[in-house]
Amino acid sequence: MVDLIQYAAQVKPSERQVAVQEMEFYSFIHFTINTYTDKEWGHGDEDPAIFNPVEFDADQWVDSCRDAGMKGLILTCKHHDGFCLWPSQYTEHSVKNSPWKNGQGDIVQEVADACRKGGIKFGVYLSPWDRHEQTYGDSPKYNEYFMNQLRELLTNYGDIFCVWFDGACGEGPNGKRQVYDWDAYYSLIRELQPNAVTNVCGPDIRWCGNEAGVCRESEWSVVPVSLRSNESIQEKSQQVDDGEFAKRYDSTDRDLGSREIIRHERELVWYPAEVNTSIRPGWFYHASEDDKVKSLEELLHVYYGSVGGNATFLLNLPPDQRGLIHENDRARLRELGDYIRNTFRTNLAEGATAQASQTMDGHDVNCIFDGNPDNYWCPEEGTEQVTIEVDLHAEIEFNHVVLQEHRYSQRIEKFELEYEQDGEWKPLWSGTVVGYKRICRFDNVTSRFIRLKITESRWCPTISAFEVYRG
Ligand code: FUL
Repeated sequence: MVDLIQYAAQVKPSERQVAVQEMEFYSFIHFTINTYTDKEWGHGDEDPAIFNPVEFDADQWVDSCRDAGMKGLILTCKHHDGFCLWPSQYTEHSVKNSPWKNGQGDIVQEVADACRKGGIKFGVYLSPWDRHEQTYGDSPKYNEYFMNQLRELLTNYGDIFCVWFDGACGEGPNGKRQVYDWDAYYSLIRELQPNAVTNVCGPDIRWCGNEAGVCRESEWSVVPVSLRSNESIQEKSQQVDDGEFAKRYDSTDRDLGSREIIRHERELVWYPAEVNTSIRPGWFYHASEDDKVKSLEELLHVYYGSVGGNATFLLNLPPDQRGLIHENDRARLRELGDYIRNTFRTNLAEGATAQASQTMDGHDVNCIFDGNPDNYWCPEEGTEQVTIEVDLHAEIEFNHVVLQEHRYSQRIEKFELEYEQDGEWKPLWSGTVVGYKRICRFDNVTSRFIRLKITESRWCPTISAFEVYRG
């Protein structure tokens, strides 16, 4: 067990995974022919003539994302119906046969350019399932078609931060089932966009397991390797050679990385969660949902659970038939962004000092206040329980504490926060995983001293940031 825990403590993220975790919050844009048919899943036989977003304005999409504090945008370049938002040379089923800009337009290009201009990153969603393409189900032929489209998207539109592969899959028109050549897709992505992560049906970022924005209390970064297998959904368990039972996990399992889970495993991987949900009930725009935009409270609940719970937040925005983000969604995004900006504007722990029950040489505990993610405190190796006492140097009223582990490992399993009042320590918050970021939100308290007790951790915990806010 000790060896296993040391091993788990040393599993590290790739730079591309770290980069996405640091983005924290980004948007999904579901926009295609479905926007004009009022459907969620198109059949693939829709006429491109109905696609005509006369007021399309990519800058308005990007501004809406920026208002909310998002750092990137992932566009459905092709959804399950097969209609391409760029003039792919491999199909006629695209914007080039639509009336929009007389068939001369390219939505992907305009959105990629707007992202670059607006200083946010651009990512692509390309549905492997394609209900239009005739070769679908004839596996080698369709794989070639899909690779060609992927190549177009990854070469013609500048830097791509993410390729999002959906798990949804259906039968081909000929009744055959398509066998996707995932490895070939992944190699192509690594070759053409080495900094891009591949999400969901991909090795870098895992699906949180639901589309409702429900977040786990413990979102582990280090999980069993079987979670990265695209077959894991079909086949949940298997016998391994020596007869020992190794469970195969999928993204919907409740516990994906506690000691209880990993102790049966031989191979662990860094595979952090992304929480994807839509600002409205549907992924695509439906006028009937104009009054069903999620409330500020609902969105904040998902934000605290995901960004504040060691996951990223992918919030879907569905542009309408004009090609604009609807006024109601825009207003909510601005409200959300204002709330987040106001809450986290002033770190009340700047200038605080701390004492730790133990410190490894070279990792002075006061670096947790210096705002530098490369500096971190940790105790001697093998010390799994440790306490840090923070002195704010004045009685301060606050209602948030933000903790971060050093971004290259995930070790904390259980912790408690306490504050001092009239010479006594009182409970403030208790939690499990910290990881990239844990935001602890509670009712206002006034105190000068806060104590962090790490009661369970893997080999030796690290803390790189300790921040205090009053929202
Ligand atoms: C699902 C799809 O079937 C939905 O249409 C949507 O794109 C969602 C993000 O993923 O699997």
